[in-house]
Amino acid sequence: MGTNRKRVLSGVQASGNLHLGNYIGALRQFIDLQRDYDCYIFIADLHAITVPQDPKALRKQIRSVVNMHLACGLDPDKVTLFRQSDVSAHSELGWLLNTIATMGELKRMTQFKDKAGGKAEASVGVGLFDYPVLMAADILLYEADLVPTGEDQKQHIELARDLAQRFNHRFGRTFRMPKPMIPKIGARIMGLDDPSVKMSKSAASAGNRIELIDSEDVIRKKVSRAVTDSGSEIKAGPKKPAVTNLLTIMCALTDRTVAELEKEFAGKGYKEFKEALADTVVAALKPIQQTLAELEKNPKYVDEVLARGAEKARPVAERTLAAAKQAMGL
Ligand code: ATP
Ligand code: LTN
Repeated sequence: MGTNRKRVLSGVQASGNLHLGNYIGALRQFIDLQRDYDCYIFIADLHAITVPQDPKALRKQIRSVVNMHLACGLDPDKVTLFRQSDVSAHSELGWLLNTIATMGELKRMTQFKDKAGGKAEASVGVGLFDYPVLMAADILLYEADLVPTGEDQKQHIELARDLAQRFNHRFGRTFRMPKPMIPKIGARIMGLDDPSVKMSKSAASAGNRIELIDSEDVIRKKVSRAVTDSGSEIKAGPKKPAVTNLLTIMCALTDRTVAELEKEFAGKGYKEFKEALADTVVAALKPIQQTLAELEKNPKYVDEVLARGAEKARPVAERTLAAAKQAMGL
């Protein structure tokens, strides 16, 4: 275990059941990176409460997101896996960074615009508005070199870089510059029932996403109901956003290229392609679901993983927080 390995950090919100977009855009990257990088992965529960949550449901949800990370193959002996709210330095650095962030830059964040979607400004939560500053704190606390996420988080990571630069310029070099790490394939999986919106935990329609816990029946139904485009060819392209999305999912899960799949399905119809896609998804999720069922029987083990993760994360975060306070004259 060399100490000069690059540091990777990422968070996943505990805002609902994880779906194929989360898996392809984020979790799979964590699994690939855990061998060669010093990885810090956390459950972003403080981010999840920026939209209303029922406390009981949230507590359960946090557990299930941790379980799903483990079931997907995250190894707690290799990765520091923890709960954001267990490390109070996140909230503290978030406050310090608030004092250098501007309303203008936060108003430009597209996720905020999407989530606040048309609501009158007076009724939008301050936490939702301020969320990217907390995310910058998450990243900068651990001196992360790389931040693996889906495409939707790139703008937030750029904000973290801007805040780090501003802070370092004003108060002296304190923070390391993080870089986004966005997968080449599957950085933005789109909704199955509407390829113009992303697959999301919080999309109102269940047909938008395949959840990692969906049963074989449900997966087959969702895939067979997925919208397609005009024409019957299995081909990717700007005029075929729905089929492109389905091909992307299949590529990501099989490590094959779009060209290979287009060749395989040349002359075949949507029905045949969708059946093959459903088979692929079912096969990819089966081992994950089996491990998940085992983990759910062992809540003590998961408690222990989280306690160990928080113990490892705390001193790292506290060291950076202390340096930031010192630099600001606190
Ligand atoms: P919410 O709807 O609550 O915002 P979400 O489904 O967008 O949730 P997050 O917890 O915000 O999920 O994201 C966790 C990780 O999954 C992030 O790295 C994010 O970029 C990635 N991700 C989320 N949705 C997709 C998607 N549709 N395609 C690829 N990656 C995604
Ligand atoms: N905002 C992210 C979750 C998140 C995150 C982070 C990701 C919170 N803090 C730090 C990477 C690094 C999301 O909604 N997916």
